[in-house]
This record gives sequence, C-alpha cells and structure tokens, in this order.
Amino acid sequence: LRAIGSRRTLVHGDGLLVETVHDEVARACARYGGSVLHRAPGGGCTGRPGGRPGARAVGREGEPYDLVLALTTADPLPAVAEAVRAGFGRNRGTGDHAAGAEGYVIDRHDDITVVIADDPAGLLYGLFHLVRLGGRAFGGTRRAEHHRPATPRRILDHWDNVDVHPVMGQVERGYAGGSIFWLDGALRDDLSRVRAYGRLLAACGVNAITVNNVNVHAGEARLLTDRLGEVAAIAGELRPYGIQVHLSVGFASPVTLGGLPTADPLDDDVRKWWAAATERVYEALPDFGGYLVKADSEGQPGPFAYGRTHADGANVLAEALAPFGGIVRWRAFVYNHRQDWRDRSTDRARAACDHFAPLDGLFRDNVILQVKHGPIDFQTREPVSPVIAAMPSTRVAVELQVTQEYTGQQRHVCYLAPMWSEVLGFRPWGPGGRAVADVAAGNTASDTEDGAAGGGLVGVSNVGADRYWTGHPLAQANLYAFGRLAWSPDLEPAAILDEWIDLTFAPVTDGDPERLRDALHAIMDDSWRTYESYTAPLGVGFMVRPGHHYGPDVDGYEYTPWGTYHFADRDGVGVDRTRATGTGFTGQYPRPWSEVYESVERCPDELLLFFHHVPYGHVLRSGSTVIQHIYDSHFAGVERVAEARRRWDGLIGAGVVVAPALHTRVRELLDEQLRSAEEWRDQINAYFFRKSGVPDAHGRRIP
Ligand code: BDP
Repeated sequence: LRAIGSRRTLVHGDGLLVETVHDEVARACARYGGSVLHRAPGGGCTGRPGGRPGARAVGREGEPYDLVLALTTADPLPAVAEAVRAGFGRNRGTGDHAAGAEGYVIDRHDDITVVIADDPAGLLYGLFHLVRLGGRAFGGTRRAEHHRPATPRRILDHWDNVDVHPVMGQVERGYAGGSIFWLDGALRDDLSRVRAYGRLLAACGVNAITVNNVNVHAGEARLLTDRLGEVAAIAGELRPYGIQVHLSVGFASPVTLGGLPTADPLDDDVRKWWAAATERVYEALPDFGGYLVKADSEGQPGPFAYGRTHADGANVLAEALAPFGGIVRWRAFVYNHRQDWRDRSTDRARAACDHFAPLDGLFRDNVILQVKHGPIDFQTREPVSPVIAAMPSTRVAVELQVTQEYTGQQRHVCYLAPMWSEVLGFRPWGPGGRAVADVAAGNTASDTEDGAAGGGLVGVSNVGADRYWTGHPLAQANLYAFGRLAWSPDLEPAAILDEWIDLTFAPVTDGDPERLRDALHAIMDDSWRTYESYTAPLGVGFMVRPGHHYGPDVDGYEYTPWGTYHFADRDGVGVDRTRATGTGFTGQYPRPWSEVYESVERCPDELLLFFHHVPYGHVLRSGSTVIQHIYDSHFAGVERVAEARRRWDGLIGAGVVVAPALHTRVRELLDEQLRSAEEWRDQINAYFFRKSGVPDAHGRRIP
C-alpha cells in the first residue's frame, strides 16, 4: 500500500496473495491467517475499534495491536467485524452487513480503515480498492460503502496459439508480442509472468481467462487431453488471485482426439467421450471454469455437419460439464464466410440472429451464448447486436474486443471505454427498458422481459509478452477499463482513466501529476471517436486491408466472399438493411429501434451507412452532406492525432518526466499513428472524391 511505505509481497493463510508493505503486516498475516493488520510505526496507539475509548484489537495470542488497517473476513477478528457490522448497519439502517460473493464493505472511523469481506476474493478486491484510493484510504472518516461486482463472470479470452501459426503467429490478432503462456510450441519454463498477470487481472477486476485460441489447431486441441498438465500449471499460478481457467475446445474433438468416427452430438459414444474427457479435466483441475466453442464459423467444425442444431451441439458439452458446475460458452459468431457478394439476401449482419433466435429456450442452464457486441465483427462503429435482445430465455454473455484488431492494432491510441460504455448502456427495448449491461448481468427487468440469468462480460485479451504487456503502453488502459466495466458497468470512462493514470504513471513519472493527467486525458478521452473519424465513415466498416486488417484498403473486401460490403458507386454509399427495400435486418430489433433504424431520417448519423444506402448529397442530421462529412471528419481526425503527438512531446517542456523508454515507445507509436491517419485520410477522401466527383467545399487538397 503506497500510503504506508515500501512494497513487499507475501502470501497468507487463505492462499490469497496480497502485495503489501510492512514487516508488521507480514507477521500479522501469518498470525491471523487471513487478516492484514498494521502496527503504527513506533508502536503508538492509532485506533480504537468500535469507538470504545482505549479498546484495542486483541490477537489470538492475547497480544494487543494498535490498528490502522484491518482487511479481514469476520472470523479472525470478531471485535473489528462487530464494529464494522454495527457501523455499516447504522448507515444502512439495518443489522445486515453481508458483503456477498467477491464483495466487500469498506469503512473508516476512529482512525481505522476496515475492509471486511465474506470470502477471500472479497478481501482481494477490497485490497485493490485501497490501492486505488492510495493515501485517501487512511485519512478522515468514510461512511461504510458496499462494493460487489455486477456479474460473477468477468472473463478474458486469449487467442493464444500453442504452436506458431503460419499466418496468425503465436497470438491471433495479438499486437503485444508472443504468448505469455507458450513459446514455440511449449509451455514457458518460467511462469512468474503468468503469476504477475494474475495480480494485474485481479487489480482490474477480471476473474477468469480462457488460455487458448477459439480457432483450435492441433496443438491447442491436445490441451484437453494429454497436454492438460500445461493448463493445470497455468491455473496454479493464477489461482491465488481468484482467476479461474477456461479452455477453448474443438467441436470435432471426439474425432480428432478420440478417434471416433463421428462428432454427432446426439451419438451416444460422442456423449460418453465428452463426459469422460471432462471428468479427466476436473480430476486435474477441480476449479476448472468450462469450455469455449467456436463452431460452424470461419471453417471451424460444428453441428451443421451432422444436420444438428447449435443447441444440440452446446448441450452435449453442457451435459458433460454440469456435474462439476462448469459452463460452456458457445459463440454466436456463426455466418457464411463463403457467400456470393452479388446476392444481398445473405446479409452477414443477420446471420447470428437468424441462426440462434429460433433456439431460444432450448439451451441447458449451464450454456452461455457468447455474442459479439455488434452484428458483424468488432468494427469501430456498429449497432448493438440484435441477438442480445432476441433471446430472453438464454443466458447471454457480451463479447468485446480488447485487442485492437479493427481499432488501430495497438499502434494507434484508441481508448475503447467510451465505446463499451455506450454498448453496455444501450437499451434495446427503448428508454426505461433494460440495458445491455443488465442482460449480461442477468438482472431481471421492470419491463416485460423475463431475463434469464446473465452470461457476463467477455473481452478478447490484448496482452502479450511485450514489456508493457499490451504493446502500446496506453493500450493498458483498455485492459484496465474492461475489468472495471465488467465489475461496474456504470463507471464513467474518464473516471476509469483517472484511476489507471494514477496507478500506472505515479511510480514512473517525475513532475506535476496534474499536467500529466491533463495531457493523457487530452490524448485518450476521445481517441476512439478520433480513430473513427479518419477511418471508414458513418458506420460502413471494413475498408481495411484484407487479412491483417491494418490500414486502409477501400475496396479490399468489396468483391470477396466475406459478406462485408459498402456498395459505394458513383451515386452513393452504404448498405440497405431496411425491411422496405433492403436485407430486412432492421426487423431483428425490438421497437423502437427497428423503426429508428428503418427510417433514414431518424437513424443516428454515425450508423447511417450501416443501415442505409444514400446519395452523397444526402443531408445528415448534423446538417452536413454525407460527402462533406467524409472530407471534414477525415481532415479533422488527422489534426487531432497531430495535436495528441504535440501534447505528448510537450510533457518534457512542461517538466513532466515519464520513464525514458516508455516515453520513447509512446512517441514512436504516435509518429506511426500520424503517418497511418494521413494515409487513411488521403485514401478515403480520394476514393470518395473520384467516385462522386463532388469537390471539397473548402478546397482542401485531396490527392
Ligand atoms: C475475427 C478475427 C479472427 C477471429 C474471429 C473470431 O479476424 O481472427 O478468429 O474474429 O472472433 O474478427 O472468431
């Protein structure tokens, strides 16, 4: 705890690992088996638990302690627990003080800071709350506050390959170096970084990870069987931080690993194979979380091969996991990636809902349908996926992409919390209805929707072996924000950024912290909108280079079978997804959104080209025409990147000295971002100028 002194690491009784400060804390931990006490330097009395003059906490050996901090479950320190209970009950007007699973109550009076929890995970999160508060945790008084997560499922999926994939490398869509788990086909010898990762994740609020890629290649497949020991070793490092481990498995495993002639989910031998394989997993890993499956998607095998539904497929795995309390997360990212671009009836945006909505109610209780937040594929701007509202009797998890595949690949600054906040706060049933965050959390509604239990929030990890964990040092903020929003979806993106700035930069920066804070807010707060402004316009998406998806390629996907088109021609641009004249996708939303999106007048500007094909002269709600908006936003976006670069450089002149290697890394990446943003601006503007023939109203240079 920075507030008290130098750092030390220790492990205490409950197997909970805490980072703390003082010999006294260490000794007290050992003595009290779970509680953290701090004797004031010099031994002076600093607190009176319960407000009784002169009273002191008494340890098991009858020795008195002067308390500054108690971080404890109720058992080891009944006197402290009693005092908090009384205080908390007073504040709430009840005697009830239950913190709940992973929750904690934080309180401060009579110069004692108390964090009390019902379980070790609650202590852990309470400790990190103190770390966020820093010195403020130990000053003044504080009314008892109760904190608990919005959802128990806060999961990061790693797309790590065990073997280096010839095209995708070690980490698919990874922009932060190799895997922290595997190196060249083998588990790393030294897993100390995995342990550090556990601490990092716990500090963010994440409590589970999937260790391997959703695209399961031969090496990863065997993690389920003869390489299970590697998964157990990773789990062993993460367990002290309350992080559960999940595994991506291939649907065809009974064939590829078990040698069966079929993977038909209704085949008896297949069911037995999954049951036996799963039993072995739980023998090795009694606290294993469950399976993640990408089936019938982009070449992965699935139940369609046997004429079965995705409910049949998911349920056979769920049945195997159920006796152990495991879950299967089944991805809704199912679409035809070999479609004929000339046939608009197979709109990729429709696919997930077309496949899954009819299956609502048919999944077992321990199946979670994992839905990408948008209907297509993690574009910079998409509407919220209609699947989230279409399956009231199914547990739904919302999947976000923390790794910046389509948002600058950790070479561009793109703070994604504002996008995620919009997604989580979106109300598919209109104002007054439940929000996406409620569906993920499983909160039942005040409106008519029943609401199955929630599936939680899932992010695709942006972490790798890079020294800054995330390649771009500022991309760490996305990892942090993912965890914080999963814990508490209502948090403000700017407030989350403040926390992250304090935790991250204070130890490596000299100079005025407020100047650094201002500069980072200027660079990061609106960086997602800045990125949006110089890339594909108005929600149309996918003007990226095919394959690796970095940088502009205006027609790169236009005549391919992937289903990602913008339909730009000499007259206009955009995808007609209306019921009246287009693909009918708008009809997958409940009212009012089905009507809002159907209407070219009411559709929000930023999604116009996602839903409508319009002429270049179409006047937006903002008053500008589509073509002029494209020019203006692209010029402005590049200006904002140039300004961000100036702000970062300006720190030195302002006497703010960030660790040199870190400063240089960010600076080099801002140079690349500016180069790339100019390239985007020039290609997009030139393309639309040549298509439309409409000049820029302000006569700026378009190549
Ligand atoms: C796409 C990625 C691809 C992933 C796929 C998925 O380009 O690498 O395998 O998503 O989510 O965005 O399965």
